[in-house]
Amino acid sequence: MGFLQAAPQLPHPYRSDRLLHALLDRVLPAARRAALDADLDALGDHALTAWHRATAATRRKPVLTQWDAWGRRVDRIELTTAWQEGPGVTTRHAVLASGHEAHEHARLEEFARVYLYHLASEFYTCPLAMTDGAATALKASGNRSLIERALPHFLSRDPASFWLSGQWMTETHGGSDVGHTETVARRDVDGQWRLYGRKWFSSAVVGEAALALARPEGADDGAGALALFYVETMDGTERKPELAIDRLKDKLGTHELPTAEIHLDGLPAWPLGELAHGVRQVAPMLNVTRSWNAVCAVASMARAIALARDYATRRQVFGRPLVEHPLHARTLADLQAEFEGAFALAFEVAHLLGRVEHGAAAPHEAALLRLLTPLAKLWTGKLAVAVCSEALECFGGAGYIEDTGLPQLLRDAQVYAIWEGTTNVLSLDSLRALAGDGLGALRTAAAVWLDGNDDMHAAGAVRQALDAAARWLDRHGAVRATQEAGARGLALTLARCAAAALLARQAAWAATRGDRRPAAALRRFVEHGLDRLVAPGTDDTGLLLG
Ligand code: MFK
Repeated sequence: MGFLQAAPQLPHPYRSDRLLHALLDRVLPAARRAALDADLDALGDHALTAWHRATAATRRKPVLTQWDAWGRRVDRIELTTAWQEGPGVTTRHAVLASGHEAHEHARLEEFARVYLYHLASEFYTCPLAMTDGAATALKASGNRSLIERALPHFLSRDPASFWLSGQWMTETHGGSDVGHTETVARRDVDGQWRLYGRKWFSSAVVGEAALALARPEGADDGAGALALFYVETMDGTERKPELAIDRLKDKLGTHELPTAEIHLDGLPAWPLGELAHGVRQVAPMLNVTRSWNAVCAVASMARAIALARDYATRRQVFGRPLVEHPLHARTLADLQAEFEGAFALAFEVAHLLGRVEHGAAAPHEAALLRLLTPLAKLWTGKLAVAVCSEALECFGGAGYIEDTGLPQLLRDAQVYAIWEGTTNVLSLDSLRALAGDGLGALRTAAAVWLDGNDDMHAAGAVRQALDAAARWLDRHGAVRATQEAGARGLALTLARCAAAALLARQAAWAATRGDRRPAAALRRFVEHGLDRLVAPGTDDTGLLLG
């Protein structure tokens, strides 16, 4: 046998994660930090075991069986092993329950768990995100009977009583413009609301509950007339007959996730609140799932970079390890700097969410959270694709070969930029947040984050890019079409400014402990540029598409 290349090895996902350790050490009170450590270490063990298992196995997809041998409709879905383990792992580590504990760090502790669990879960985190979002939307609705009925299940620490919830919004008209929702809510003779319609992208159809948008019979057209309903899918161990699974989607990635097309034929439903303004009522859910999206995108980047960095020490080319080649080392360092910025922003959103929910935030921070949530989602979603693509290239041809497990990272990463709102939909959502005092809140926060860091060049670059964004808004804000055409450039600029200022805060803290790596990440990140503003160019756009 000739030469055999050593395969990349995954370092322990928790113990080797310098960024996660530093973040938790900086932010958490010592007792909370110590209490969390064993659980995160165990989740890291689980992630490592899952990685070894996945590299040794042939990947499987869920299988839908609609009819049994005797002609009875069963709509049974066989799940992958990681999905079967999902309720046990989730409840053992209190992944969701920890986020709803009554203290300001609850969300940060939850998302640290999400970050470690995500890839091991094979995107079981998708319905977990929606369950977390449903719990949050139910709390916001103030509907006592639904809260008492569903929350003990959604936040259970016991797999026997744990329920998953879906988020049934998207129909054949599309997922962005939900105003065309065709699902109708009708009251039966007993006064029970029932849903009739078709949902087109149901990512948690194996769940026990869902929040669904529907139009009460006789209501006006348009989004404002939609209502938000709570439904349950099971009668004991049987799926309710008013819910049929038409088929599973054949997707580019997230193959283990059984995304389904479904029909509702009179499924009993309960309104969360008023029988209108369902989009407003579902918004707390969207903001939570978008935070999950950002943290999970960062988890994919962490995995891709960890494998590429390990491989660079094992792979010898032209007489030395890849990592000793200056251009390869530079490529890895560039990835690392972008990843550190994305990590800082995603986890700031997580921490802020908990602080705002528990009344521990400063006055400007609610507006800050409203702005940073879409920014983090859209920027990390795009970046995950770029980082995973570059990381695959670090393996040469091996990165393109299925059974290395590497192509899956790229395929799966593509979803972060799509679900829960595409990059453009999220850019437009950031305009909603900027219509309030989002920019003022970001400027106030950036000044606080930059305080204490002695990298004057970085601080100057952040201020300059924020000034440029403010001028851009002054110049283009008056005409809606012009503002929309440049919204993505504006959003990316603000996301990069926030990330750079957050890196500066982390670098200042690390410097007091003799760690110069975060300062290097800040310098490199700023070197990549913060300003992504574009001239809206609406006239040229028309010509180019003519
Ligand atoms: C592993 C990670 C896991 C991640 C989970 C994956 C789940 C995957 C499954 C899916 O993808 S489910 C489908 C997800 N679909 C979306 O995310 C929808 C994307 N489309 C949008 O976000 C649109 O912008 C939106 C549907 C919200 C637009 O609807 P409208 O009706 O045109 O919005 P409008 O009229 O601007 O807003 C209605 C109200 O909601 C307004 O409040 P008011 O009624 O008080 O004026 C808005 O301010 C409010 N609103 C909208 N977005 C908000 C919000 N409020 C707070 N936060 C937001 N983000």
